Amino acid sequence: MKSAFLDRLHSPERPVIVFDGGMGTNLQTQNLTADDFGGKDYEGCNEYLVYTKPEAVANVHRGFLEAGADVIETDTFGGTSIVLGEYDLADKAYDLNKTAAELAKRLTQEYSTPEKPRFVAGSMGPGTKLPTLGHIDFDTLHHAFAEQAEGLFDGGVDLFIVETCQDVLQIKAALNGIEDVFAKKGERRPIMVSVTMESFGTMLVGSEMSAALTILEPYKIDILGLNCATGPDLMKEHIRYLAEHSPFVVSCIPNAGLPENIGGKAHYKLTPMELRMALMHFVEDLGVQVIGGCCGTRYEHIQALAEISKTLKPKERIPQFIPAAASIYSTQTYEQENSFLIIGERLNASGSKKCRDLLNAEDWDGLVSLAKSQIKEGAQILDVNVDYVGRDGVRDMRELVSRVVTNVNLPLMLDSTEWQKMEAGLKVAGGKCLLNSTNYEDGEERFYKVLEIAKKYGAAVVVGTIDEDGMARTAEKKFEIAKRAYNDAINYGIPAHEIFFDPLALPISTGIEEDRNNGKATIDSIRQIRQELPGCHIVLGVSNISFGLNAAARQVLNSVFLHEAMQVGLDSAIVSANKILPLAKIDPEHQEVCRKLIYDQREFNGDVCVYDPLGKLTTLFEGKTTKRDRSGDANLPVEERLKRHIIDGERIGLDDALAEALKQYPPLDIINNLLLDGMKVVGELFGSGQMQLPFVLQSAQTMKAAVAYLEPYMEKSETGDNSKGTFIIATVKGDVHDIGKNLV
Ligand code: THG
Repeated sequence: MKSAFLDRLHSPERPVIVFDGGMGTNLQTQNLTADDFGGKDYEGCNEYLVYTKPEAVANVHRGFLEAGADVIETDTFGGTSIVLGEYDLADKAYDLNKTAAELAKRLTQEYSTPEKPRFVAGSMGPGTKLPTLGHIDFDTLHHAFAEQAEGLFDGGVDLFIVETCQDVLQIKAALNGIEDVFAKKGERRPIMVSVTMESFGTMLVGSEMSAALTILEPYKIDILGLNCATGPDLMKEHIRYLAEHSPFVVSCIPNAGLPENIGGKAHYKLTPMELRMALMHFVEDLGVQVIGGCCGTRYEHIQALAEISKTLKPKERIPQFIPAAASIYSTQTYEQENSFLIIGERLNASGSKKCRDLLNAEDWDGLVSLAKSQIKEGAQILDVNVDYVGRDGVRDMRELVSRVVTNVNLPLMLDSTEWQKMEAGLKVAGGKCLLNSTNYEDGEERFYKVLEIAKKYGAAVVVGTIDEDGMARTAEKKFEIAKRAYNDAINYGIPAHEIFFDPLALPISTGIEEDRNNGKATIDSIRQIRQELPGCHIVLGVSNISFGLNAAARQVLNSVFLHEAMQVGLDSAIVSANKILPLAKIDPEHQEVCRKLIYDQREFNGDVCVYDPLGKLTTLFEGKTTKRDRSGDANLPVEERLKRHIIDGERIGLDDALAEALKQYPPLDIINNLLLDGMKVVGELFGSGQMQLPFVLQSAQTMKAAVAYLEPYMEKSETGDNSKGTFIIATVKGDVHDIGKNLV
């Protein structure tokens, strides 16, 4: 892309680039009449002024150019056909945008000098409808933005600014619209995205700054920052986050403070000097390179910024981007310390009867509950699969995902054999999703189709080791396909950290001779993928390996298999999170039998099999259920029993044990000596990798229940009723200590 704007932005002297101030604010001061707007029906439609009173718009542009702005924004904030439609001007969208761009461009040409070139940014506001809340569908929005972007492009804008973004899904629609225009014209121009963080600390639909960055990072944008809603003070922590993590240039375009309602009108109090001081700090200490003003900022504000831009240098940044998925609310890093990325498998119509029944009954609330219940079990991402013969999967995906997205704070893995269903989910899921999956089974066209939509919606991809010859059964073949896909995907522009290889966990539970090698083949291929394909992730649908065994045997085999796979490099798994057991909880003999089954260590005497771990496992678990057999525990002393309740996260029988302990100990001693002893073991098991997070959470829940039970028995002095103060604990968000804090 040849771009004078980017040349300036990235020039060695790293200049601070100054945008203009509020268009609306400075149109208002001109006291325009209904006639100026072309009649009563159009009053308030600022975009229409480029037809009816272009001088008014030109006045604003001139004012900011005189003040020293490097970039002025077109008068097209509400310039999509959707917003213009509210004034019956929908059919004018393309032409209004083109006209506005031409007007601004004429003025920048007038003011540009070789030392101080001036640029036009094509303004694309959010519109009045939020796609995440179902006010408008993705395709309609996408096409409206494409039309607006084409008008701006043809009018000659130097860059695009998608601004005042309130909904992450809306941003994706706008970016897709702009990309359509680039593809059509065969030419790119720079893109800036500016999100709006409300005074309550998130975007209007609830996205945290980190989520917005995770969601936008896959896109080809040049500048990412904040504008509108508040003054600079409330933007500071968000700006700091971007400065530390965003790979894009950081921008900050605040209001002149939080608006105050005086006599029914918005008043903005921040003075030019105050704005200048705040942004100076952002530039020098945080590394912001693009500044400007939003609502309430006048020519004087921009003049103050233009002055400092002459001498200021943005602080050098070394951003650390963290690969992650995201719900619309928050992010989930792919990499886990001491654990694996837990993808909940239960929202799967082909893998769960309960899910299938709910889907058939179109019980969407029930399905949302099923999704939510997996949070408590420890799932960090939700696999969503509606593949079910005889139903309209595209519709099911849309209906289900659109509800899950707002109700469940987990990123989604859209699981289908058909890309059309994945795309239906992507059109309603504003977060950063994972697509499960693609492969070469139907040739390269289908393989690339999924990569194409991954790019379009900014998603990660799962690649299964299946090619034109079918499912890979040997470690060599699994690796060969993974390597082919690794090269193809990277050449296509998908970075390694957005690729999750699935070397396929196939059943080792059938007794069929050709299935005997399935476990070892998968484990060996994981080791090789981890060693030779740097940066990628590896995932398995673990439960597959034990199909057909009874539930108790499955739980144990799945858990041991997961552990073995993690040892050689698996870093994520699709599982029923509450059914995975930590090794510490599995009888060593059972572990041994599972390992022998996984690596097919049958023993033979000549041709005769004298030891078959599959047979052994079946016998061991004959008639057993997944409910823990606690008959042995009843004989343990109550102190030990309570400790076990905490370690096992077992709430059944907890109250009885506590009642018994209360006969001997005061409640606070029970907590401090017996129960906390159990939590200490939990901490040690977690630290040494023998216990995964979901179990820690179960233990913590049990602890909470125990404390709640004991509380009524405590003396006033013990609970300290009168001395309860405010207790503050702070940790670095997302850090391991954060987990502990949240448990507390
Ligand atoms: N790789 C990838 N994606 C996948 C799989 C994989 N998606 C689907 C599947 N495999 C993973 N999900 C499941 C979900 C459920 C079960 C197994 C794998 C399961 N269900 C019980 C059964 O069939 O016996 C039924 C449970 C119920 O009815 O509630 O075991 O490998 N990339």
